[in-house]
Amino acid sequence: MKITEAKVIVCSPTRNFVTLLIRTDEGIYGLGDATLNGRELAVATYLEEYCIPCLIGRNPFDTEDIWQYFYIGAYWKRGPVTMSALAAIDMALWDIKGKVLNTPVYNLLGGKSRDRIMVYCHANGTDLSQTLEEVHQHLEMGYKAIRVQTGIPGIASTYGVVAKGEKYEPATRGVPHESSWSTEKYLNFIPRLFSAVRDKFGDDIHLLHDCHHRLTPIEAARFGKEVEPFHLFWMEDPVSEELQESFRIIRNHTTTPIAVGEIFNSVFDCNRLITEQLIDYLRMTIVHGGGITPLQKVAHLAEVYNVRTGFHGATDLSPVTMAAALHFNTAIHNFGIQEHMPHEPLVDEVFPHAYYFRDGFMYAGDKPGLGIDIDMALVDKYPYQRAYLPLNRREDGTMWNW
Ligand code: CS2
Ligand code: MG
Repeated sequence: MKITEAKVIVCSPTRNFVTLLIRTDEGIYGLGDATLNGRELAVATYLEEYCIPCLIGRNPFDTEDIWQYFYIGAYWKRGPVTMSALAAIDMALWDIKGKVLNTPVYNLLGGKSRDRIMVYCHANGTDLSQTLEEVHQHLEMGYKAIRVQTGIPGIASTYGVVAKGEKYEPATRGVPHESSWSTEKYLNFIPRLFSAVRDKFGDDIHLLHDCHHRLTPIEAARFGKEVEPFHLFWMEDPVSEELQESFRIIRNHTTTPIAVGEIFNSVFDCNRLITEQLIDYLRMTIVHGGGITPLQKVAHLAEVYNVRTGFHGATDLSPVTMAAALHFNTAIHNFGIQEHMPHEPLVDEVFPHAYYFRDGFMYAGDKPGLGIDIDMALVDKYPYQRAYLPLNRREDGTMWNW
């Protein structure tokens, strides 16, 4: 079997997505997600200019060698653009492999370790009462795990919070939106949020929170300590993750579990975090982590050190990544939880899929391959429009993590 064609499809049904379609000489094709929010065309160009010419003629079953060819062979290794492109190739090849063998990809990754995948949703509000109402609504939808974010008194806009009834979409068209930030106001308020949620809804629901890279290690240590009475499922991205050893400071002060990694793109971004057991959940997912092939190796390493997966699953990851993640989550032993931000109905129309949500869990479905497709008749109706992730400044104007 040989790869005969590969095509990059850039489309924007409510938001930008980059998809790689790889065709073979036996008429079977596979899909991979290459979406990197705010940098979409960089990945599209990398694939078109540097990867696709070297793919033609290869055997799509050779997933390991093809992965190494584009990883080691790139010379300029790693980075979000390179690894998102490589991930798309890898996902598409696993999709083809499953289709040819007429079996769901999870059967090629060890088979079913579980039938259903516990997911967490997002509940947020501009103030405490709206946030509590959102938590209630998501409990009614059947979720067992809820990420809770809220507006902070004295801060105009906070990460992860939108006006009532609006859908959360961080990327904005035009130039980057700038927000203002006060760690002090945030740290003084958030413990009250979780006290109120526990008072109203009790101890049984899993509560998660995303600090979104905005604290220093000692501030994160304070945060973790002060929310311990509310036993969070995790605090996410407590600090900017470049300095892995900074997590030792957080670990020394608090038992609140730590999740990190949605912006990681290789095992070398987290090898110390794993082997020193400085984290509890790894969020690096299939599209930005280089694909199924490397994520299997990272998850197996993490299993040895009691670290579980907690894949990123925001709406800026396409349904192709969600499909791949659900097959991976079905098979891997040390699965933790999967983020679930439902895509808009139009996105599901462009990317018809076998996976589904029911009563707080998701199911990969039993279609051969990844169980995902793309409606080529629709993609041309939604052309790409450049969009940027926001920027963030401290109240004194200093640039800070968004
Ligand atoms: C967030 C993401 O879902 C999350 O945990 O961190 O929504 C993140 O802000 C976006 O994926 C950035 O594109
Ligand atoms: Mg996050």
